[in-house]
Amino acid sequence: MRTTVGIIGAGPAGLLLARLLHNAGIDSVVLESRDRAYVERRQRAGILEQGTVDVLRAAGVGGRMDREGLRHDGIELRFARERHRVDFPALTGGSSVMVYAQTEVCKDLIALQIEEGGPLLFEAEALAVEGAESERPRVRFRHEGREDVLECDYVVGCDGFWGVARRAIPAEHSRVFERMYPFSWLGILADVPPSHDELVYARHDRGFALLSMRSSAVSRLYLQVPEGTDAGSWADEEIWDELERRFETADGWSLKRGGITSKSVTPMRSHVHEPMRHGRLFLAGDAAHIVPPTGAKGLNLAVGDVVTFARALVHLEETGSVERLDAYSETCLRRVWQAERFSYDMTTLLHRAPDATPFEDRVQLARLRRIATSRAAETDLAEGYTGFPLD
Ligand code: FAS
Ligand code: PHB
Repeated sequence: MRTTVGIIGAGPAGLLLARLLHNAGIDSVVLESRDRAYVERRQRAGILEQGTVDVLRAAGVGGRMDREGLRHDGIELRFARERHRVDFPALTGGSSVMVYAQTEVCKDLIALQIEEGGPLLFEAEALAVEGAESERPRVRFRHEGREDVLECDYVVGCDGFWGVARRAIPAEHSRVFERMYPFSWLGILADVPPSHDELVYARHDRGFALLSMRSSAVSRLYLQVPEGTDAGSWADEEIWDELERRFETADGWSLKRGGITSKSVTPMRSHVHEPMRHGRLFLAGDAAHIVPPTGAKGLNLAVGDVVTFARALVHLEETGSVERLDAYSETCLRRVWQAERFSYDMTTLLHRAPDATPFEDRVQLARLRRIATSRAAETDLAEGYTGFPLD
């Protein structure tokens, strides 16, 4: 097989890249190791930044998002039984976010790709990237029991944290920056209308809690739990009891309970691989960087990377200049490190480390009170949350 851009992985990064290249008249082939059903139901992110919303609309895949997505103009911070709302448009000059799940973004992109895009091969596992330093990089892959080779001008690794692409960058050219957090998230989906009309981020002495949603009928909630927790070890009522404790307020707010339809535990890590390019191999999304989900940045960063790559390739096609492709890693890393910083700040602000001291507890509360009383501190959070501009 032969194409211009070989894309490994049909998560949001790979699927959106194929769409952006299709719109620019550039050929690509997407290789995805799992089947379509798995990719479309894999519960992950739920928040789209303003910039991501704009990109999806411009790419012609915003219709269902605009019909079914929930535009949110703020979040609530909760601590010491106090409540503080952060008003995004007022603090950022008009930006807001959209609650529209990653599963739905992927479904919309897959449907469009199959209807009018290039080849999207499911159950096609990339085994290795070869010749990244040559003019003709190749992806060796297995599909329908046979090994095959995809010859490309460029390979973009959108294969997530456990993918093969990053491994094709020799260790002597790689630098890894990592932070593992001593806690995880227990996430549930529940068939109950959300108990609040915006997301609630709660800092509590018993640990963090997050109230999010998937629709006006389905809630998505998270609890900070010790790392290594087995989701099955928490009974449903225990989860609701603990959520109720952590969301407690002085004004008698109450949490609605309902049937839990899924439970999963997500480890928390910050991870960045530099550089994000090696020869004609480019990394995008979780293949290059991981953020803890507290800042709702994962999916949005992946979108930023593939927009940068697509624009750089179009620039080459239009001008013959590789300058933007050569600046790909540096351009993305500038945005990635701001998102890593924001996600780290949100995580250390709202989670209680197992070895936290009373002094650290007080500092966390002081940081939260600073955000609740200082427009400058509140604006910094609102700008971080709604997203950094896609340069
Ligand atoms: P993805 O991991 O989504 O996609 C990579 C794709 O590559 C997958 O489909 C995989 O099957 C495929 N692949 C891997 N190896 C391959 C190979 N060898 N050959 C072919 N295909 C291969 N973010 C939030 O903002 N909020 C959340 O609540 C949240 N929850 C998360 C929970 C989990 C468990 C994880 C892992 C991430 C979560 N994230 C969350 C972050 C998430 O949204 C990611 O940032 C986002 O999925 C990144 O998208 P991609 O880079 O496309 O990677
Ligand atoms: C989600 O809806 O899954 C979600 C929302 C905000 C976060 C993390 C996850 O910070």
